[in-house]
Amino acid sequence: MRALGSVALAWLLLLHQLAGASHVVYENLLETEAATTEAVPPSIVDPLLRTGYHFQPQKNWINGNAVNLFIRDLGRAPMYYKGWYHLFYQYNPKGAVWGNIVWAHSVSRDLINWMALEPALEPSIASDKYGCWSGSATILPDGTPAIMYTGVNRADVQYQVQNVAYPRNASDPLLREWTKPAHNPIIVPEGGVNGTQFRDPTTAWRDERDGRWRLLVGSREEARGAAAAPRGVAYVYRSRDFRRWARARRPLHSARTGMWECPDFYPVTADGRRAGLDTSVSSSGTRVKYVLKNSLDLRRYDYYTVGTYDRRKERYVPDDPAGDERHLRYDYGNFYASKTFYDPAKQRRILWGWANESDTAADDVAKGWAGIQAIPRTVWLDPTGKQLMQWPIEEVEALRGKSVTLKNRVVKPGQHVEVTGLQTAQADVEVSFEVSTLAAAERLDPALAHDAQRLCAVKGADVAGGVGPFGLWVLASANREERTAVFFRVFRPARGNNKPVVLMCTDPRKSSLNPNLYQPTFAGLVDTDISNGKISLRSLIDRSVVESFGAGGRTCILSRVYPSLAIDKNARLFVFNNGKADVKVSRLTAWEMRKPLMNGA
Ligand code: DQQ
Repeated sequence: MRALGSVALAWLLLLHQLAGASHVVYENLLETEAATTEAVPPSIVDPLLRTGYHFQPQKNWINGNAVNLFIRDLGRAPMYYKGWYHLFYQYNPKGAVWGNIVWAHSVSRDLINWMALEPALEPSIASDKYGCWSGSATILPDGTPAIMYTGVNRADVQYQVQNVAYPRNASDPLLREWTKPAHNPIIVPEGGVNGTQFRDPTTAWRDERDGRWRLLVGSREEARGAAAAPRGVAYVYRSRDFRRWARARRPLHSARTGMWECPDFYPVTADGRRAGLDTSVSSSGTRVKYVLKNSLDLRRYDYYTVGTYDRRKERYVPDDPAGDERHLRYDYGNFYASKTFYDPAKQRRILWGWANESDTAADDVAKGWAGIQAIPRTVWLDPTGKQLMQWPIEEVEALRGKSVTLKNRVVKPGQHVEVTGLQTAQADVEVSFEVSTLAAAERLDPALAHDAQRLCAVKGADVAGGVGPFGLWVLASANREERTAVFFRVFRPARGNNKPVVLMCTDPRKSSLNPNLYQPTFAGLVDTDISNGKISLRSLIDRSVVESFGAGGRTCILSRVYPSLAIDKNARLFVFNNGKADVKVSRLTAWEMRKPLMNGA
């Protein structure tokens, strides 16, 4: 069993030496050999931009497809209070860029305070010699977990196979050591499968009718016609013993989107309850819908559809026939390679995504770290069945400290109101807005009606409107030359419709005086009925991340920003209204957020 001591020491030594934030064009790094931290110069990015309560290792590169599992107190009766949450994530132990990928491992009692352990999986066998890439954990019927992961077994073409690993000692609730059986690899690309695009096995689910396990592996199939786009594919593999796996004749689903990384496939209750379902939920009983999420390698966003799983045909059918093109996203900002897991302690499904940096790769190397995890979100199906809802897990509220509340404060057109009396560089803000009238709403340009991101780029926070833009300026400097706007803008109903169109947007174009940043506007439409004038917003602000939830979690946007002035005690918070209609803040509460134990021991 490995001792925690060395990790603790390393953690203490490294704490507070780390800094900043940066934009990494991750795709461009895939071919790059990792830099090491040995040559890291003193930080050029302010250390106060390092996030306080978002998950981060002590240093180096982290990328998505975190695998989470909740282990009941192993070997005993299920006693949830003794359980641990485990997070495994893609990590470069040698530097702040992608490369040398291992499975780093952290454990937590509450998904907020984390202890770092030694990596769970490192390259050590022929079938993972060049990297332990993404995968998933499955709890087997006897309560022990199995990890399925992608191993890279050829460096030149990054050839990918699937391996399995088991805990060396299942009675250790921290699962510190993992073994790789000699029969690895257990799934290899064959029968026309593209071995260089074949990765990220899902959590397996078991069909009680035949007792067989199923899992998906993401892939890409080249198109037949020269002009056609390659297809993203989710292959189904089946097994009785978790050792011999055979591919089903047809994939679960596919679409013309390019490579599907990190597929995730899970059941949700169809009646709008927040209760989550185990991935192996039985086919009878509760009315169940399914979600298929894929991380689109070409776009670097996570897209999902809601649909039906036909167990007999082993096929998934999205409810919306155009769903694969319609592009519902978990998050309309910086959020990729996410994964969900079922938490039996609180009977909920939790979604966790990764956000990379938005400054330069040179900044990453300089500050010695890159990448964070978003705050875990409870995810459930909206009663309409059309989309998912998301909300930060309740545990994050334990970090709330000093608070300030505003009530019934009217913000006139062109005005702003500062929320004073607390520091807001690390804060949680919940606001309920009420617009006085919808009559002033602008006409929506039909050419932009289906492109929220372009709409926001054209109609940013500083473009005066009718109903909105109104919302928050967060991480703002005293006289607001730096500010990140998180806001709504309401448009008249589109032709043939009677619902006003609500745009939610994060506009970081004024977030920093630093010119070397990637500052895209991020936006999504909010499928809500605003005819009573009411809409809510929550923003989790954490030094270099702003994670926002519109209308109770209908539309979510995570954005990375790197102020040069609005740092630490100099960060301010405002409510603004740049429209023609009055906007009332019915209630706003802002809390200072404490720093949890973040990968200490
Ligand atoms: N990166 C991993 C892959 C996954 C992608 C390699 C997304 O397994 O497809 O680190 O993070």
